[in-house]
Amino acid sequence: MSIQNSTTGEVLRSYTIDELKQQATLMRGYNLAVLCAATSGHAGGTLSIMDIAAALYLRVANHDPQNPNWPDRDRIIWSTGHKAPSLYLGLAFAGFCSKEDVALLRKLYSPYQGHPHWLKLPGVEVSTGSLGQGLSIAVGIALAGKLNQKNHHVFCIMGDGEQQEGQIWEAAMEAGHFKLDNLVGIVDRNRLQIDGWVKDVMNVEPLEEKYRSFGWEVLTINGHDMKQIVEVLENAKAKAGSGKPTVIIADTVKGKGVSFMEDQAGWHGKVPNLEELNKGLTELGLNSQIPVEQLFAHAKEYQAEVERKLDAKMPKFHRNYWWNASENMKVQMKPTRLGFGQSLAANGDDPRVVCLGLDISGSITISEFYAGKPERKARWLSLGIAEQSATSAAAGLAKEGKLPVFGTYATFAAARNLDQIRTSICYGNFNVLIAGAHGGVSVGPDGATHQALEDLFAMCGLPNMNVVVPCDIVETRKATDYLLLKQIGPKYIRFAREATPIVTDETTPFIFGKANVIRLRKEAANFIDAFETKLESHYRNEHEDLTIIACGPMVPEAMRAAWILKQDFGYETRVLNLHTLKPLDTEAIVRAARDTSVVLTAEEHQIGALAWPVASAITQSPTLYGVPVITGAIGVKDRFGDSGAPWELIKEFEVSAEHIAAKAVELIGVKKSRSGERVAEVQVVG
Ligand SMILES: Cc1ncc(C[n+]2csc(CCOP(=O)(O)OP(=O)(O)O)c2C)c(N)n1
Repeated sequence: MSIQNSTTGEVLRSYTIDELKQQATLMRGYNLAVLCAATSGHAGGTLSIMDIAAALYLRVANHDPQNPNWPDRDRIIWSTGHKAPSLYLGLAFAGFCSKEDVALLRKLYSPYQGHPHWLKLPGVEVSTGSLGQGLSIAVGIALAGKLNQKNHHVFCIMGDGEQQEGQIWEAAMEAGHFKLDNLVGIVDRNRLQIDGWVKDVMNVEPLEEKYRSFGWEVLTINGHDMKQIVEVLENAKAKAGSGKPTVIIADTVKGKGVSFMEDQAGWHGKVPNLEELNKGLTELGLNSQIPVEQLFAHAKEYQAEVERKLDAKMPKFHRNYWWNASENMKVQMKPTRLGFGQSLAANGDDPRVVCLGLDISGSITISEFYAGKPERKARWLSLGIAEQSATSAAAGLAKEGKLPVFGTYATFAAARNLDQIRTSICYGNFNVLIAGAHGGVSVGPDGATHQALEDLFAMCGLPNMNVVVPCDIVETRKATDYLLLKQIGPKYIRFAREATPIVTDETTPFIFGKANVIRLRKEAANFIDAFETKLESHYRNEHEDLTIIACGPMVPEAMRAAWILKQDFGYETRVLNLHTLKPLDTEAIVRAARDTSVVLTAEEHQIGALAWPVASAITQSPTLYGVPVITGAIGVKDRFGDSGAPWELIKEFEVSAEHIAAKAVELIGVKKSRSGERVAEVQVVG
């Protein structure tokens, strides 16, 4: 039946098998073009699922583009959220949205988020991106369908690597138990995941037998044979009343249709450049059929508007203090995560060290542990996309005297597995180092599901846990060195994805649990040389106008804010680099509050992981009873992240040096007005 008018029941468009094949090829072409325009995304998996996407959206699923919330529609759940462009193109080709608009993929404020968000785009059923959750959502929707005595179907698209998530099997059990014959699972079995072949990373086979044993009807097909796809999907729908959920295991090729992408793990999270796009379109036989220039122009125009909006929102000062915008104060930038890998490479010979792979090893640099060192391979334990089990396995390894390290995107390393961290690791007080990579909004275009903004609440709230948030690549290496080999007990290190300014060097002190004071001395050719850094306990009060307490990549932003405040307003700032959030250097905080009486915190996190412990240190200090301290907090304001370029998000989420400086001026204004002094103002337009 497919695309129809939900009021009259009239079928609006029906595609033959040949037409579906053509549409799938066109969708592949658009996919390459929009990925190229976005400059990030996932080429491999979007291409392997495209034939199935075309069949579902254009022929098999009953839905109405004019009435996306029609209660009787079939639901399509994309558990593999990273394949969002295939979902968007399915919707666009079915008429839910314009094909041209899909070129806004991964841009700030765009409905076409890096991972699908149902509140932003009609036709998207649920928000996904954290693997392994979709089948459970589909079970819930199928159960609701049964309760409501509806006849619609629920399709759930999953990856084969994704089958490693334990939650999939909880949902599979539930679907069998509840006899959900209105549920159709689809596994895109392209045999690859990020770290390589699924069979090597963590074998999931035999999938057919596994699903069968959970009470499912199992069908294996060639996921690129349109006739088979349509037949099997339509039969699955016709089987309502069988008392069994159906799973379709679709054998596919990652990167299907573009020879140089096919079966290549490296194309998982990569997109074509212009040359590769043209080559890909030629191979698909689509040279003139995709309006590439029009799509690019649309993306460019939208982007220009985003930049205008962002610029209007930014606090303005007398000159442009942005990174490397001046002739002097130059910084070098490198991703903090590289420091983590450097430390593992350097310290990995210790036979107690074992590193656990969670299928995101290159990007978070944990793979540096074994890179070029085959003798360490036995201590590299690939556990697949299974964060919860890996967390408890790490506890087991630590129990037997090993020093386990695991890491992934901070939200999957510290939130998805929170109870396992709490009970298996922290309660038992085990020596496990957890790396929360890609923390904060600066993760960029992947969007909200991949931007950890709450992880530090949980990690700092756990008894026995030690928490470090280093400020740059150098401090990340030092912190990892220390945590890995010297600190006993559970430990969490959080770092960022994007290249951020290097503001420390070999001589900069790093003592776990002890804050550093950073003071701007005078402008210099290099940003790093303009500042003096000392251990806070060695610092003598200089009666600064305020203190900015920061951690992680907000330290460089706080330093830049100190520069703005000095140049534009003549204010002196004490920057406290509070790299260790737990245990907290309470003395440094209290001294800063007493000496400067204005304390502003800056964190790339929901406000509170840093702000509330600092506030608590101040309010609980007897030496500050009755002493007026003016406080403020910079951070994410109780909202989810968004897709966008990393530095755009720093602006949008108001965690730039400019925002810190503007807030500082406001707070110093309060202090001065209390003492009757003249007050400066910042122009904040927006
Ligand atoms: C819970 C969770 N852990 C890790 C990731 C990061 N990640 C995104 S895609 C991916 C690999 C998925 O492999 P597979 O399911 O086989 O998909 P495909 O190869 O078809 O793209 C991983 C690990 C994630 N999105 N969610």
